[in-house]
Amino acid sequence: RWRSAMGASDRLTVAAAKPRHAAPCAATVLGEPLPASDDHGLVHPSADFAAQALVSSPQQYLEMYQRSIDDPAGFWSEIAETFYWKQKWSPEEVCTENLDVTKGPIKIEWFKGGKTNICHNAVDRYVEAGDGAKIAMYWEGNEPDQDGKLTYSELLDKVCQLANYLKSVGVEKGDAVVIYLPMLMELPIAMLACARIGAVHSVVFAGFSADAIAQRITDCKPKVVITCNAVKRGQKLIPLKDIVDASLVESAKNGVTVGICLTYENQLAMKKEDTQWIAGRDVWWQDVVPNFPTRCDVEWVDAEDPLFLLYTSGSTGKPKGVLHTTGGYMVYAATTFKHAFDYKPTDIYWCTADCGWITGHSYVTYGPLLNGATVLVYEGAPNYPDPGRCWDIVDKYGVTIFYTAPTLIRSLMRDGSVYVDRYSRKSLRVLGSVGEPINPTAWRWFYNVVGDSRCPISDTWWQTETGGFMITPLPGAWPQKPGSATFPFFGVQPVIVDEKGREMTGECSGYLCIKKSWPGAFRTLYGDKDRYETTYFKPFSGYYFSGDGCRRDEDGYHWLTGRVDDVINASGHRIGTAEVESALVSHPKCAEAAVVGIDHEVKGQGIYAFVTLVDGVPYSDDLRKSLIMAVRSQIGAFAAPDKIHWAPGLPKTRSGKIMRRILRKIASRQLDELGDTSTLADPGVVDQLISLSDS
Ligand code: 6R9
Repeated sequence: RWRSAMGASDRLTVAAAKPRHAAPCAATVLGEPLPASDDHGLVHPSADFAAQALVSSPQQYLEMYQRSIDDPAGFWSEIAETFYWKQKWSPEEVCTENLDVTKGPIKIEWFKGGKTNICHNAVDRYVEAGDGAKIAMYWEGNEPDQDGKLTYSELLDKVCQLANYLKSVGVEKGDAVVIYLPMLMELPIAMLACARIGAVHSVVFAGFSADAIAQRITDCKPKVVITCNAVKRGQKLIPLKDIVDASLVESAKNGVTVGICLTYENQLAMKKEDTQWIAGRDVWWQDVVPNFPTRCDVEWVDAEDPLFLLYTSGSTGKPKGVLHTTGGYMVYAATTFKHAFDYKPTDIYWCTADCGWITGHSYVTYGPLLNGATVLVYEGAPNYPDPGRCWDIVDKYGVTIFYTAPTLIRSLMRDGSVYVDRYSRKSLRVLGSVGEPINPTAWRWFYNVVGDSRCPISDTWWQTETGGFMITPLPGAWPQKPGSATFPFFGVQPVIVDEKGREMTGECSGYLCIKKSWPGAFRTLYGDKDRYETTYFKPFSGYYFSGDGCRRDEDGYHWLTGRVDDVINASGHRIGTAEVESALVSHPKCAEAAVVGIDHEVKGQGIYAFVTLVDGVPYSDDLRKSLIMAVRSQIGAFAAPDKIHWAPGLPKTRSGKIMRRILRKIASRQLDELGDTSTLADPGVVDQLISLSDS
């Protein structure tokens, strides 16, 4: 039955039934790069690794997976019971769902009626159990000699003080708080403090511009914004507080005034005296927070009360406020962390993601702390002062689980193995990858060079919307195929559908959807239920549509093929083409813009913009720079186009729709694959564009 649940073919049984502790099969060349043509070669976890793993064989996985599909309520309730609940959920309401728009409004609820608090479960629970002296967080600063640490008890004290401060200024359950902080320990502390009092945090990645913050503030109307005066990333000083100041001016114009800007003095980057200050609104964290008591009662919230809002890009210009609630997210983030990384209490865990993205929410802050883990928080850039910094940090702290993104792996790979070989890395035992498909070459380099052919790689496919891992190896369970995210996590039913929404089985390729809800699923788009239903549930009735393409091979392994919508994934950052276009068009000299993604050696995808100028404006390098500046200032530097291609006109259908398919081919110089251009309103624009390709 498990096979039909996953739509896998018979061959999986064969792979699954292979004796696991026998010598690796011929296709497995541990320690040696596999031949480039053999992307399907299996890489088995070592016998030692499997012997100690939480899930140590395909059979064990399959049994657990089957149970999670046959009896989701029982499966997840048993896990949920290992958390602290002030009040149990009603047993008949473990999960209520409707994923079919034709049958009524979309609804997903887990553990409704249960009362809990995620901060209590992530912090207090361990202090109360006598683990207060365990290190909860190590912190490594931008410079190699800057570091810090907090035990679980110290973390609790700090969270309580901030929670008490927030309460003292009137933040109540359900109020939004915007957090714009770099990777200081104060960032997870701020998230936990909000969760403790039932406030809804909305972390904005500290690379977003003032306009982007203002847009988010205008949407969620926070009572308080938490930031710090500045941060150093590599050798660059970024004045975060100035950026927030500008955003607050902007949001006030939209009618949203924020009363308090709580500012942490990051002395390593900037002194108090050098910080711009607005008396009455701005408050120094260090002046107020330490004066509050280190005890603060938690607010018991319903499992379905909101925990956080996180804005992400979609296929229209306006970012979407993805809303996660408390109970299901808590259970899911914790369980996925535990199994996908084969977590043990002795692990030292490092995820290089920033808390400004979902990965930092679920797998820097909540997932690890809910497991009582020791987490490393790194403030700086991964290649500063040189490309060996990550491995220096791994050795310094004895990191055992290292979780990062393909873009970083590719960039370090380009710098050469010499930086890796300088360090021992012998503490490492599990590696992880997230954010975009990992190409087999990068996978092998990560596996062979970084992990010394010893550490399984968990290539975790998931999304802001899913809250936690959806398709991922369990490192002790499956032989791996470099570049495949392998199999679904417990309770997840991935289906691959064709363009008509018909479910395909066996070996197939199409649109990746999910059948049935899982506890970590987002519950809505903040303030826009219509967009929630239209974007995710209307494209293929009865399913959650991920926006990704996926191939399932003859052994049932899943291979993610990238976004199929107008979203670009550059360096693992989700960027809506419409957002970049609207930033470009806001430039007074830009008449029209169309943005597409192109293959990029390091970033995965690069951002390629076709720009039509206002009549009579000449092309120039200065104008190109100022167009790029427009994107930097409206979104952030990470969304800056890699290329501006002057376009006297854009290829459009007679009804005025831009044909991006053609633009993608021109951008990637696949000029012999332009396809049918006869339906264009003016087929001549294609030749014009090609002739301007190298300008
Ligand atoms: C967690 C995160 C989600 C999009 C997703 C997909 C891509 C993420 C991936 C992956 C292939 C993986 N993606 N992990 N593609 N393999 N292991 O990145 O969330 O920022 O919302 O991006 O990222 O395209 O749809 P988010």
